[in-house]
Amino acid sequence: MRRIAILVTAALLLTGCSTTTTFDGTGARSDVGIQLFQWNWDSIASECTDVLGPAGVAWVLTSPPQEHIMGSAWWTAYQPVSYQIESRLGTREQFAAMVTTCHDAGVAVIVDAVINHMTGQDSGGTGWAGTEFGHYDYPDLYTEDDFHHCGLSDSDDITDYSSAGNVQTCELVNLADLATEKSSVQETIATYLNDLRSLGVDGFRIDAAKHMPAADVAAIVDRIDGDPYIVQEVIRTDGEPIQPEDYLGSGDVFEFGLAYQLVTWMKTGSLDSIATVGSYGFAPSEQAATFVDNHDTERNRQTLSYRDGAKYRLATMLLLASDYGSPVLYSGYAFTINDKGLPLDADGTVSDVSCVDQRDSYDDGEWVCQHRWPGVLGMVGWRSAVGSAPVHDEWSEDDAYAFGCGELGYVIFNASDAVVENDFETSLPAGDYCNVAAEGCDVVEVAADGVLSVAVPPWSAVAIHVDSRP
Ligand code: ARE
Ligand code: CA
Repeated sequence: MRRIAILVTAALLLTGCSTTTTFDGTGARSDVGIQLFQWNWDSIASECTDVLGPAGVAWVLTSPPQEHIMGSAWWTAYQPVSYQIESRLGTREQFAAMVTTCHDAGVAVIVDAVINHMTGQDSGGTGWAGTEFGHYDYPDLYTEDDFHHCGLSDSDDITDYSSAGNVQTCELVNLADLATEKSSVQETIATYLNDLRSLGVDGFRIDAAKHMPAADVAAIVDRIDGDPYIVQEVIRTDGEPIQPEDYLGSGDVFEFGLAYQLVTWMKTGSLDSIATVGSYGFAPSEQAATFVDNHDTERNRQTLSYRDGAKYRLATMLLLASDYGSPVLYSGYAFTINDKGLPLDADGTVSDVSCVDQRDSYDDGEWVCQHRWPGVLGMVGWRSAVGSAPVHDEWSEDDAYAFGCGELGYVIFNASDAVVENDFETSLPAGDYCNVAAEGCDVVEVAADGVLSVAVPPWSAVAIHVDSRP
């Protein structure tokens, strides 16, 4: 399997500067990914060309691309009816064109692979592309024998997360649970994933990986052509028998523990804790995909989200400055009702994305585009510029935290309602720098003795690096 190339020694991993990582094979300058939730294929293509490629973002994670059930909720995408690449987000042709366009922009494409289950529709129905299905019957793919009926609860639904058998062979919210231990099922799933590979797809998010034994996931991943990047969704919850570490043999894992920890750090102002993240018992840095929120957690409110405004932006920038893991940005749409999907075009497809500027509140269905908020993409550049330079000139006081990375960069975070004003000792060459944590090139000056005298506004950051000078 293709791994993100880690060019840093383990000794440096806990020191605080970002790793010099590149996402192999695309020419991307960073290890940073972005989940574009419910963005249609045409809009992802434009974003790759106009924004993500130029900013050095390594890869995009798409929403599930396969045929899904009808209905207006966003989560219809997580109920596969067939493996045709036809969905509300676009046609197979549009999908293939998007992959090509993103590659041309130096951005890899990772697809959300829903392979633990099919639909949760008791009486079946007709899918988006016209496929007729039953709950346990999907033409040319699966019949009754290809599904689990766990018999461990009345409804066959998952009722007990403290039992691995219950979690892996019962149904996650009534979703028909594939018998992923069967080699014929593994083969059918792999045929789908290899079809995506033939369109140029670089890797996969394995949805609901926790609900498949790690050995089943490994067997499926083994059947995928080439060396795709694999990042698995295994939600870390204390006390459960199935943990993210069980899946490291097949690829990376999303580290939910850090997303939860960021909520605490932002609340207590203890941002310097990020320097000791290696001691929290999370997945090894080189296999951890880190994030502030995703489409589930912005709904169940277990993490920060766009609703937290400046606090969310600051957490995102902190994550980008950390050498622990590889950050995955998130970009979605505003909502007040969890289930609600986007307003649709007359033909039922999801409209093209049109980003709105950052504000205090949004109307339902507006594209928040939090990745375009001031400083976020600037910090992607900062991360690439400082590489594996050692951390020094660390400083922390009250709710503020600052550090330098060799002679390459310096960053100050302020998690308080007050302005933080100080003379920061840096090791940077004297002269003017752009504050890349702000909009445009906001100029700050490093004096001859390396001192940076700045006032950092509440809930924001000042970040400078040698590759961004006016
Ligand atoms: C919808 C309806 C259901 C209905 C079902 C079938 O909401 O009422 O029964 O359809 O018709 C998404 C939505 C679901 C939706 C589903 C299918 O979130 O609401 O159901 O699509 O359309 C667990 C899993 C984890 C999973 C989360 C949500 O372990 O894998 O639950 N996350 C992924 C995706 C989701 C997606 C699915 C899986 C399904 O990211 O977006 O669901 O493909 C503890 C445990 C966690 C557990 C968590 C919540 O923290 O440790 O493991 O997460 O509780 O139960
Ligand atoms: Ca299962």
